[in-house]
Amino acid sequence: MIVAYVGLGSNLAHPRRQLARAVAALARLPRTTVMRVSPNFVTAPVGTCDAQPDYVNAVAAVRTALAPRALLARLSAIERRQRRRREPGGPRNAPRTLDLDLLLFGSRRIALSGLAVPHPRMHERAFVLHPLRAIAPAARIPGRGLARCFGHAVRGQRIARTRTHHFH
Ligand code: PH2
Ligand code: MG
Ligand code: MG
Repeated sequence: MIVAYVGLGSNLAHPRRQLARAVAALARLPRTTVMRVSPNFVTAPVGTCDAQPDYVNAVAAVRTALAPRALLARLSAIERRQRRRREPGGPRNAPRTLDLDLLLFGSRRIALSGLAVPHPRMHERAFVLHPLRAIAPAARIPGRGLARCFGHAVRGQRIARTRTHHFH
């Protein structure tokens, strides 16, 4: 069993509801249990210059016996079930109903086509680092070090912790 961290994000079609539904779906995955889920954070869109709604973001810790590829396939299936649209050739970072990113998979480093772990941009994103720190203050990003040490680099990114807690 390995502890993996999954980033959750939504900025369309009732983001909070999308995240709650996604957490419930994670809890139903085979050979997987949800250990912790961070509070929700409302965050400014990062990496887009066109106006789009704020995101709701959270991070979940799961204990899983699934292989990384199998877990990723399950995450994509949950995104599709929640009507995530991926337009071929569409803009990067378009608004979405649900984004589930595999951030960390134990202490492993994985470089496969379509799967890079640790997530290559997680250390640059307040919407990942803050929720991660809320549930795993000692989390390490393999190859980079303590995740919480990157907090200072994302100080300019608007983020607000909400009072929403997920139960499972
Ligand atoms: N996801 C992105 C790009 N930008 N910005 C915020 N605030 N939250 C996200 O989840 C997010 C983003 C790519 O997946
Ligand atoms: Mg993402
Ligand atoms: Mg994604």
